[in-house]
Amino acid sequence: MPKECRRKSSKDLGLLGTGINERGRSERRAAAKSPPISDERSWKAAEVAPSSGAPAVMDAHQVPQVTITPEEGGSSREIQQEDWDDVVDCTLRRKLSSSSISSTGSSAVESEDDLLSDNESKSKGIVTLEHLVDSGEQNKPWWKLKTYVRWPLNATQRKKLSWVQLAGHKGNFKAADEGTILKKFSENEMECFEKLKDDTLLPFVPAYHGTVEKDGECFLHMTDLLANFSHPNVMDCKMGVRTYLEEELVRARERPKPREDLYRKMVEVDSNGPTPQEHSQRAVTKPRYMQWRETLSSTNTLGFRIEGIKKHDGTCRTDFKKTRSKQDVIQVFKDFVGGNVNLIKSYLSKLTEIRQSLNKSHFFRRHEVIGSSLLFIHDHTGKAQVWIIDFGKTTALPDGQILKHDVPWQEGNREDGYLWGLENLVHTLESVSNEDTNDGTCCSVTKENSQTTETHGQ
Ligand code: I3P
Repeated sequence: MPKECRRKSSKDLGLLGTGINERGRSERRAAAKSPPISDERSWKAAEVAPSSGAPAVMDAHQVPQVTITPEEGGSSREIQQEDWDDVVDCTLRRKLSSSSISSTGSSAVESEDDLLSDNESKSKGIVTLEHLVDSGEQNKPWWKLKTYVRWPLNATQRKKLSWVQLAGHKGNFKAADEGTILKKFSENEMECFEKLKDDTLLPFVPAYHGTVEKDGECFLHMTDLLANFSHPNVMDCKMGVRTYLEEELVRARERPKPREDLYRKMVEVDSNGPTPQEHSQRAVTKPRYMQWRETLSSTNTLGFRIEGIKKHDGTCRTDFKKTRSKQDVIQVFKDFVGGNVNLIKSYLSKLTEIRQSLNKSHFFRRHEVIGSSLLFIHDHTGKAQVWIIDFGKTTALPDGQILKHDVPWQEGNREDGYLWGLENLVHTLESVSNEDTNDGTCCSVTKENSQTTETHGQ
């Protein structure tokens, strides 16, 4: 890797001078209470969905909550001025970012509060979708689609890719040779790609071509997963029962940082979401927000959640915050494939291959996989593919430790519930497939069906 990349990455990641590096993280973890990883009881506690098809419910009652708690003596913790400065700063930056959305869709939404809430954690996958703004009754909400694009685009290509509302976080994506893209450098993600070169998961992750320095910034050079599709339909499913790292939780406890922007996002969806104290502070911590998101969606109940969908006709949806039940998810999948059960079968076969590879993967055993997504892509030709993307928050375990990925998470065991989620995802798609009719379509996607998911969406 170019020396410049390493130096810049540290700066970009906000790690310079903070002492927060991989070693620092390990120390934090060691400081956190750490029940033995992969112990026998965890195995026995595993409640992987039985082959009957009914997803088991992962025990979530032990999820540690993080709120801004009163100090001893009962009074509310006063939010330090610097914390509020952060809030204001963050809010301002976010406002600026929204106003910077241009025809290229670029924005500068960056957060520097929690550990890894920086450019490193901002490493998104090949395509991710993000809620932008609510913009009124009709055409609302509108979304930006963060995607790797082939670049530069001529007028015809632009038209062809008119659904692409480009690039998420400012400067995260850059032009690259045909069929490839550049993603803003993340040391964590780079290390994952390097390790994946020798792993059984290699066929299921974007091909990685090394680091590149462009315009004074460093990027990961990788294959554009959409390149071989014509007008693709894309769905992003975030995997696992947990979407934040244990160290984020530890840090939030040590020094809770109130986030007004997250409070506002919470209230937008559910005015009863925040506690009275959070209401009075008009802020929540990030892990608290993330936990709330997990509980509201199918992350906790199924071990995965739908983040966003872009369809070939240009429509994008990321209003799945309340898509929680298996039935809700089934409706979304039916809509995604336009009732074509053959696509569901293709996806099932890809998921089976992925599951087999995960079971053999040395990398998977040795990493806490947080915030990673499965990216479903198909087009009108019937071609369908599933990719494993987003390794910005995938973290190596200390030497000698491994994860099961299908046992309940308890703070300290670092389990992520990835395999449990995959199992439930497979069962969900099987349910769609079982509704197959003789003419090769699963129950038609009626307007009513679409509305069902909308009703359950935010
Ligand atoms: C965001 C989502 C992202 C998270 C982001 C959240 O919430 O959970 O995964 O980024 O944190 O705001 P939502 O989906 O409701 O918009 P990371 O995964 O990178 O932590 P952020 O606001 O600190 O960027």
